[in-house]
Amino acid sequence: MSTVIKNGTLVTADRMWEADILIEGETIARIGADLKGDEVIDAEGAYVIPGGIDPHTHMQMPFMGTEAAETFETGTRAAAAGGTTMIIDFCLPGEDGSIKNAIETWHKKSRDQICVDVGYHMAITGWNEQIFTEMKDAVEMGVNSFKHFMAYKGALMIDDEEMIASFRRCKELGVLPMVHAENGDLVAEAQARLLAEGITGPEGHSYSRPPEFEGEAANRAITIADAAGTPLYIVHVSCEQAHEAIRRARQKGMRVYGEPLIQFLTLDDSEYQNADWDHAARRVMSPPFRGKEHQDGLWAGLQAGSLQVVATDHAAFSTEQKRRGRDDFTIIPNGTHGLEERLALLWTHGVETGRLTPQEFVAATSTNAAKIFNIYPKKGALVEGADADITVWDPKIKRTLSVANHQSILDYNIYEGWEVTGQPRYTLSRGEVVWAWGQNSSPRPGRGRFVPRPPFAAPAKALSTWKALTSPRAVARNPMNIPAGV
Ligand code: DUC
Ligand code: ZN
Ligand code: ZN
Ligand code: ZN
Repeated sequence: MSTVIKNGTLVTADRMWEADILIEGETIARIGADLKGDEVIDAEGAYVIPGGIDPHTHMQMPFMGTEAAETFETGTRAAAAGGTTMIIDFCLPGEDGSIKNAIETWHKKSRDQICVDVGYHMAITGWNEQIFTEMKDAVEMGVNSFKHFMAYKGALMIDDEEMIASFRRCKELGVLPMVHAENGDLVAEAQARLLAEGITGPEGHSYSRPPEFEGEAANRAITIADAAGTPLYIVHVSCEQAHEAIRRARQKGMRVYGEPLIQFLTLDDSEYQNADWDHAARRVMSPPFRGKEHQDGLWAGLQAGSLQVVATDHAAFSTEQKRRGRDDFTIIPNGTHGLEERLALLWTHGVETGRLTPQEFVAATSTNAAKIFNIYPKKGALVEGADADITVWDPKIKRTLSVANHQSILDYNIYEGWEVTGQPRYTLSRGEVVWAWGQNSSPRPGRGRFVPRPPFAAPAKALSTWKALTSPRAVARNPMNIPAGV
C-alpha cells in the first residue's frame, strides 16, 4: 500500500518547497514532483511538516500522593489530534528503586494504550551502586537521557554530590543528563514560611518559587555539567535567570539546551491571583508561570537560538485531584496540560505574529528534539527513509480551545475560550492517518511503538566501577555527536 501527499508546501527546519511525498509502508519512499500512489492525501493550501515531537510528558505518573489523570491512551490521542506523533515520557523508579524495573513498568503501562510512538527518559532520584549499574542496562533498553530533580525535597530531589556522580556516569555512557532546575531547599523553606504566615492559596505556590531559585539551580547544574564534561538539557525553562545561564554557557562553547514550555510562552503569573480557587490551582505547576518580561525573553531565545525546544511538561491532574490542596498550596498536584494545544498555540502566537518562521516552528516543535535526543532523521525530518510521521498543517482552520472539544481526559482546559489559527488537517504516524480534521478519528490504542534511542557517543572503553566515581575534572565542551545547529 502506498500513499501520496500532493499539492502541499513542505516545511522542514531548514527549507520550504513544493513537492509530493510518496509513502510506502511506514516510511517516506520518495520526495519529488508528480508522484503516484494507491491513495492520495490532498494538502492543497497546507504545509506538510514532520510530526510534532513532545519530549516532555508525564502520563499516569505517580506524583504528590496521586497519579496523573492523563492515560497513555487519552494522552497520545490528544497528541495526534494536535499534530504530535511522538512523545518522550519520564520513567520514575518505584519503591524498589530499580530503574530497570521502572522501564518495564512504563512498557506495561504504555504498550496497549499508545496511539503514536513513545520514548522514555529515566529519572535519577537517588544514588547508589544499583542505580550506577542499572544506568547501563537502561541505555541498552533504549533510554539515552537521564533527568535529575533539583527540587521536590524529601521526594524526588537529589543533592549536588549525587548529581556530580550521575553526570559523570552519563558522560562515560555517552548519554544526556537533564535537570529540573529549582533550588529545592530554598523552595521548601519558602513554603514553610508562607504557610506560617497564613498564605495557603495557589498564589503562595508562585511566591515560593521565584525565578532566582530557578536561575541559581540552572547555573549550578551547568557548572556540574562543565566539570563532568557533558552536555546538559534543562527542562521547562521559565525565566530570564535560567535563560541567561544557558546563554552564558553556550557562549563559552558548552552544549547546553533549553526547553521553554508553550504554557510559559502564553500564560503569566497573574493566573495565580484569580479569585476562583479552581482556576488558579489548575494552573499550578513547577516552575510556575512568570511575569510578562520573562515571556518576552523566552520568545527572544527561540528567535535567537539560545532556546531550542518548545515542550509541554504535560502532567494532567483533574479538578478533584487539584482540590487535595484546598487548604495548603504545597500539596496541590503540580502539573498543567498542553500536548494537544502546543502546535496550534505556537503557530498562532509565534508564526502568525511574525516572531517565528514556519521553519523555526518545525525546528522548535520537532526537529531539534529529534536531534538532541538522537532519533534524527528517523523522526523530525522529511527525507527518504524517515518514518512517515507527517502532519498536514492547515494554517487556515480556526478553532476555539475548550474542554468541550478536546481529546484530553481532563475535566477543564486552561486555554478555555482561546481562539487559535492552524490545525492538523491530517496527522500521519508511520504512514497511517491517525487524525483527520472534522472526522472524529479514533486511532487504535496499542498501534504506537516504543522507539529505542541509542547513546550519542561510544561508551568509554573501560567503564568506571562504583568505587572509582571521583575521577578528576574533565572539561570537554563538545563531547558528543549531537548534530550541529541546535
Ligand atoms: N513539574 C510539574 O509541574 N509537574 C510534573 C513535574 C514537574 O517538575
Ligand atoms: Zn520538572
Ligand atoms: Zn477560570
Ligand atoms: Zn516534567
